Amino acid sequence: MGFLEKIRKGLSKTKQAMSHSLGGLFASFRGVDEEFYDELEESMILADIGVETSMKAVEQLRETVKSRKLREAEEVQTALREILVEMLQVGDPFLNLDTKPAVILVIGVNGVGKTTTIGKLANQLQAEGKKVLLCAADTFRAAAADQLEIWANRSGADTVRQHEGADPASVVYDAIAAARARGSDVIIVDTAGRLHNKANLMNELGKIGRIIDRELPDCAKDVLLVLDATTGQNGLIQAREFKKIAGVTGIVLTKLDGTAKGGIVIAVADALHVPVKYIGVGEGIDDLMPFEPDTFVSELI
Ligand SMILES: Nc1nc2c(ncn2[C@@H]2O[C@H](COP(=O)(O)OP(=O)(O)O)[C@@H](O)[C@H]2O)c(=O)[nH]1
Ligand SMILES: [Mg+2]
Repeated sequence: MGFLEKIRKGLSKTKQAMSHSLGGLFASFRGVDEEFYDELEESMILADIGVETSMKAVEQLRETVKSRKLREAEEVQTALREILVEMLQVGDPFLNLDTKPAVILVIGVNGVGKTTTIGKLANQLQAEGKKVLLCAADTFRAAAADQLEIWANRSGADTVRQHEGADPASVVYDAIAAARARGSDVIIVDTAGRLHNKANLMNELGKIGRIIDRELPDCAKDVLLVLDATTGQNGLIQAREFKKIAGVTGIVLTKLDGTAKGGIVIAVADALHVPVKYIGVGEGIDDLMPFEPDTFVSELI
């Protein structure tokens, strides 16, 4: 399946929902009046773009329509697309892999899709010829490391693990040593996301961060926050908490295939000012796509 087809399939539920509202809005377009703006705002909120972001986008659209003297449905639609794309362009969309090894720390609450995303990402990087090492720093359950190993086997990546309950930072320490010995290009660190125990989580992530800074002082580093798109605005609340705890450099939004509320992508980028770097559109190994604001918005509207 091609890139566009995959995005289409992943966004089909969102598209269906939005074409009812937004598509209908532009199809029955009778000019830009108050009713139009109200209905537009309403359908954006329904798609989980979020109240604040929807209001902001509609406000910007009003200004654009006025200053450019737009009248036709198509012109207004294009202007709306431009506004949403701009909201999504909030930083570097690519991973920073400039050093050998580079480190990608993957964080987020339980069940959002961290381990699955790591498996998919490892597969992509391995296919690009990079040597990937997966670090099982979610030591909370033994099954977590088993799951990571299964994914590693699928793509030919290496894994480093310890026993259940081990200190996550010490697994990271081992992984860095192994990466040096084996000449790995990228270390991807899986973590346990126990947000309900915030002090503990802060401690854990802080300690991991210090080990990385000490052992690999100038390494290229990404902190990817994984969010489940089906949790909607709740995900946004989690994201704010994690942003406070860790220096998040990118968002991965998973399970877009399972929701009609894909607009959450826009809400997250706009509210956090952190770029969405990848989207998950299924459970398979190929179901992770680099995020492209243009393609996403054109598919949505
Ligand atoms: N439909 C769908 N399911 C996903 C996606 N990403 C992860 N999952 C599923 O979400 C569940 C939890 O994933 P897991 O990686 O174990 O989450 P973790 O606890 O954050 O490590 C699993 O059943 C995955 O198959 C996605 O993009 N789409
Ligand atoms: Mg996991």
